[in-house]
Amino acid sequence: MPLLDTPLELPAELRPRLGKARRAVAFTGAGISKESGLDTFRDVGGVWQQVRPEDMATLDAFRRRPAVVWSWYAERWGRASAVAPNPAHFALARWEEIFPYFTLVTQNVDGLHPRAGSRRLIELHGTLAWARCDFCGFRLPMGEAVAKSPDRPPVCDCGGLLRPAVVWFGETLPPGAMERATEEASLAEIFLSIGTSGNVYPAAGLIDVAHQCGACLIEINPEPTPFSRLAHLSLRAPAGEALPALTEAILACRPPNT
Ligand code: BJW
Ligand code: ZN
Repeated sequence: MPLLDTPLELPAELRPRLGKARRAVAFTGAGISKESGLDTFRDVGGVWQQVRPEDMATLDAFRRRPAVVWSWYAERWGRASAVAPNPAHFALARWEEIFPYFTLVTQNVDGLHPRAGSRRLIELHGTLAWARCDFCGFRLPMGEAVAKSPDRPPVCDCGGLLRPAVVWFGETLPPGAMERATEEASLAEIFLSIGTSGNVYPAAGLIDVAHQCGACLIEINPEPTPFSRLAHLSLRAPAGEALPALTEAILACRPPNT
C-alpha cells in the first residue's frame, strides 16, 4: 500500500520555485539505502545496536583491535557490494540532467550513488570502496585489500596498516569536502534532505546553512527529525517511493529544457 498519493500533488505555493530553480542540492543518509537491504545506523536493529560505535568506528578502536575492526568493515563492504541501488538512487542520478547545477552530498559510504550513475558527488564520510594506509595514505581498492587479507588489515610497503577509507568519529572529513558542500548548500534554491537522522555533525549543519540561505527545504523520511520543523515540504514515506514521485512532480511543473 503506497504511503503517498501518486501522482504527487506539490503545494501550489512551492510550484513556481520548484519549476524554475536552477541550483539544487540533495543530502543523503543511510535511510536512502534501506530499501536496497542495508541497515541504517540509529533505527531499531540498526548498526549501532549491533556494535558500539566506540568499539568499531574510531581510530582508537582500530589501533586497539585492528583485526576485529578490519574484518567487520570487510564484511560491511561485501554486503554493500552485493546489493543494488534502488529507485531513489536512480532518481537522484536523473537530477543531474534536470537541474543545470546539481550536487549530491552524501554521508553514505556504501557506494550505491556512484553505482546508480551519480557523478557530481561529495562523499562526506568517505567510502567503503577503498582502503588507505593509516600512515602514508597509500590507497588500494577495498576488493583487492580484502582478497589479499580478509581477516586482518594488510600491511603497507611503508609498514603502516591499511584501514577502510571512511571517516570515523573524531576524525576530520576529507580535505575540502565540507567546504565545497557548504558552498553548494549556501547557493541552493532547492535542498533535499533524504534518509538522515540529522544527528551527526558537521554534516547535519548543511541543512541549517541551506535553510538560512533561503533554499526551499524538502525532507524525505518516514520519521520526523530535528530539522523537520524547518522543511517547506515533508514527505513521510520511504525514499524509494517518495523520490521517484517527487521527481515526476517537479518535472511536471518545469518547462522543457530549463
Ligand atoms: C529512511 C528510510 C527509508 C529509514 N527512506 N528514510 C557538534 C555537536 C555534537 C557532536 C559533534 C559536533 N561536531 C562534531 C561532533 C562529534 C561527532 C558527532 O557528530 N557526534 C554525534 C553523533 C553526537 N562528529 C564527528 O566526530 C565527525 N568529525 C568531526 O567532527 O571532526 C572534527 C574534528 C575537529 C578537530 C580534530 C578532529 C576532529 C565525524 C563524523 C563521522 C561519522 N561517521 C559515521 C560512520 C562511517 C563509517 C561507517 O559506516 O562505519 O558515518 S557515523 C554514521 O552516522 C555514518 C553516517 O554517515 C552518519 C549519519 O547517519 P545517518 O546517515 O543520518 O543514519 P541514521 O541511522 O542516523 O538515520 C537514518 C534515517 O533514515 C532515520 O532518520 C530514519 O528514519 C530514516 N529512514 N528508512 C528514507 N526507507
Ligand atoms: Zn603506507
